[in-house]
Amino acid sequence: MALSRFEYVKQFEQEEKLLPNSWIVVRIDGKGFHRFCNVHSFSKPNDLDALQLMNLAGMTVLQEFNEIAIGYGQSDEYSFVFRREASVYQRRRDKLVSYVASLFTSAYMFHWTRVFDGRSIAMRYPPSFDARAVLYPTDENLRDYLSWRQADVHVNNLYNTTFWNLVASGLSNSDAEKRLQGTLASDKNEILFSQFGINYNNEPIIYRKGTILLPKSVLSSEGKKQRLIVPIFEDLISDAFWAKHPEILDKKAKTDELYDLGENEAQPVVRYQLEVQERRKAGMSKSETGNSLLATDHS
Ligand SMILES: Nc1nc2c(ncn2[C@@H]2O[C@H](COP(=O)(O)OP(=O)(O)O)[C@@H](O)[C@H]2O)c(=O)[nH]1
Ligand SMILES: [Mg+2]
Repeated sequence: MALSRFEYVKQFEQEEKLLPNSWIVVRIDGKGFHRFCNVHSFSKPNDLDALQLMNLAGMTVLQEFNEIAIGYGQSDEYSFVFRREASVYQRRRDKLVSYVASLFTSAYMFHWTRVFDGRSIAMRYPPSFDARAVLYPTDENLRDYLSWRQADVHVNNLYNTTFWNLVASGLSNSDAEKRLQGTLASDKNEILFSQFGINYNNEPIIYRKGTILLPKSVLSSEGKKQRLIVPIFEDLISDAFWAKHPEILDKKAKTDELYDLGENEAQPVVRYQLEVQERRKAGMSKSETGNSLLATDHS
C-alpha cells in the first residue's frame, strides 16, 4: 500500500529502551492522595481497607507480568521490580511505565467496591497514579532501594502514629507538631508507651513494614500445587529475608518447596485469588454440562 504523504511524521517518535541486564523498578504513586484520603474519609494515619485495596491493585499488576520478581507497597505507592533479563515490550520505557500506571489505576477502581462496600464509601472522583522507571545495576543497589522504601514507611508511620495519638488526646495539630519537633525515634516510642500505653512494636505489621508481594507455589485445598501472588509482611532490610526468598534475586534458585501461607491465607489478596478460582471451576463445570455461564473475571 502506498504511504500517505503524512506518514513521515512517524519518524518523530522516539523510543527509549531501558538498559539491558539491570533491574527495572517501576514505582507508582498516588497523585494528591493527601486530599484523596481525606475526601474519602480514610482512617488516620492508616486505613487498613485502603491499604488492602492498594495490595489488590498490586496483585493485578503481578498477575499480568510474570517477569516481576517482587512488589512492595506502602502508603499510596507501589514498587514493581522487573528482572534483569525482563524483555517485556522490548524494555521500551514509555510502554512499560504507562501500562503499569494504567493497569494499577484501573485495578484500583475495579476492586474498590469489593473493599469498601461494607463501609459505603462511594468514590467521589477518579484517582490517578504517576509512574517512573528506575534502573539498578547491582543486587545491592536493588536491596538498598527496597530498604529505603521500607525505612521510609517506618519513619513516617512512627511519626504519624505518635502525632495522631497526641491529637486524639486533645492537642491541636500544631501543638502535636511542636511536641514532636526534634524528637528521635526513641522519644516517640517513649511518648507512645508512657502516654498512651502503646508498644509500637505491637502495632499491625502491615502499617510498620508495608506489604511485600511475591509469586509463590502453594498447596491448594485439594492438595495441588499452584502459583499465587502472596502478600507477606517481613523485614526486607535483613539478610535473613533474602536467604529465605532466594528466588527474588535468582530465578534459578526457585525451589520445589511449597510456601506455607499460614495466617496470610486470610489476606484479601489470597482470598480474592482463591475465590476467582472457585468461580472459574463452577463456571467450567456448568459449561461441561451444557449450561454455559461464563465467569467474567479479569484474571
Ligand atoms: N488517612 C490516610 N491517609 C493516607 C493513607 N495512606 C496514605 N495517605 C495519604 O497519602 C499521602 C501520600 O503521600 P504523598 O504521596 O507524599 O502525598 P500526595 O502528594 O498528597 O499524594 C500521605 O501523606 C497521606 O496523607 C492512609 O492509610 N490513611
Ligand atoms: Mg502520592
